[in-house]
Amino acid sequence: MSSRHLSQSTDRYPTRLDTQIDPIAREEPTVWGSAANGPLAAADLDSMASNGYMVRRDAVEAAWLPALTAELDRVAATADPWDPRIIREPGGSIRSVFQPHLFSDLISEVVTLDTVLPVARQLLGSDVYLHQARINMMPGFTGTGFYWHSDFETWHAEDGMPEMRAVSCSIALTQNFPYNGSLMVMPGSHRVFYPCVGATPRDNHASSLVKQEIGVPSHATLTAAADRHGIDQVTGPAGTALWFDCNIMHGSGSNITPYPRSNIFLVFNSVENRLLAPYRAETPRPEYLAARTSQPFSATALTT
Ligand code: 6CS
Ligand code: FE
Repeated sequence: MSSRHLSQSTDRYPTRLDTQIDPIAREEPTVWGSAANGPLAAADLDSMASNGYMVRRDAVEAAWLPALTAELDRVAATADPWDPRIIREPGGSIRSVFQPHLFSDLISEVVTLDTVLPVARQLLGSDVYLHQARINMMPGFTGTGFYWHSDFETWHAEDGMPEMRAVSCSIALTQNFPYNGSLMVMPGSHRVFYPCVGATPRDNHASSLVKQEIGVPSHATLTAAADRHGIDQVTGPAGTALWFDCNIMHGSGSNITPYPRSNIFLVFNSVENRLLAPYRAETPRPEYLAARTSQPFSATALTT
C-alpha cells in the first residue's frame, strides 16, 4: 500500500463535520493476507472481505471458560474505583474495563491463542499490536447497549488511525442470544465510510464510552445504510469469536433479560498503520484507549 493516506493534509475520511456529506467508498482492502499466511481458508477470507465480519466457534475452549469468567469477576471486584480504565453505567455497575490483559495473566493468554493472534496477523497481512483491549459487561435486566457506529470513525477522528487496517475480535464469555443485547452488524457496510456531523468536544471519551453521541450517523444515514446492507444479528455460545472489520456499522440494544452478556474485546492494528495525531480532536486519547507505545506481536510470538 502506498503512503498516500498517511499524510494528514489529505484526509480521505473526513468526519465530525459542520454539514452532512455523502458516504465515501473505502479504498483499502479488508483482508490483507492470503490463505497461505495463516489458519483461515480462502473461503473464510472471501467471506470476511465481503461481509466485513465472521464468526468462529470454539475460539476459546470450553474448559477455559469458567476460569476466564472468574477472572472477569475478580477484575471487576478488585477494581480501584478511581481507575479511569473502569467505565461504569450511571447506576454504578461496571460496563467496561480497559487493558484487562494488564490486570490478568489469564486474559493476556487469550491474545496469543492459536485461534486469535494468527488470525489477526493473517487478516491484516503484517505484524500486529493491540490498539485497544477491553472487557464489556452487559448485566441482565439493566445492561445498556452501544448505539450504531463505525469504530474506525472514532479511531480515525480521535486517535489518528490513518487507514482501515485494524480488526476487532470479540470473544463471548456468555451465550449470545438474539434477545440479550447481542451485536447487530450491517454486512458490507465496512466498504463505505459514513461521515458524521458534529465536532469532537474536549475529553469526549469521558462520556462517549458510556453513551456515544458524537461520531454516530444521522437517522437518515442509518436508514439508508440499513436499506442498502441489511442487518445481521450475531449469536452463538460462549467461546465464540466474532471478528469484525474496523469500519463495519454495528451496535447493540439493551439487555432486559436475566441473561448477562460479557465478552473480551481485542482490537488489533497493523504495525504499518500506527497512530498519528488525531484527525478531528484537539488532543489524543489516553494510551489505555488507543495504544501508541505497545509492542507488536511478531511471528515469533506464535512459536514461543
Ligand atoms: O471509543 C472507542 O474506541 C470505541 N467505543 C465506542 C463506544 N465507540 C467507538 C469505539 O467503538
Ligand atoms: Fe464498536
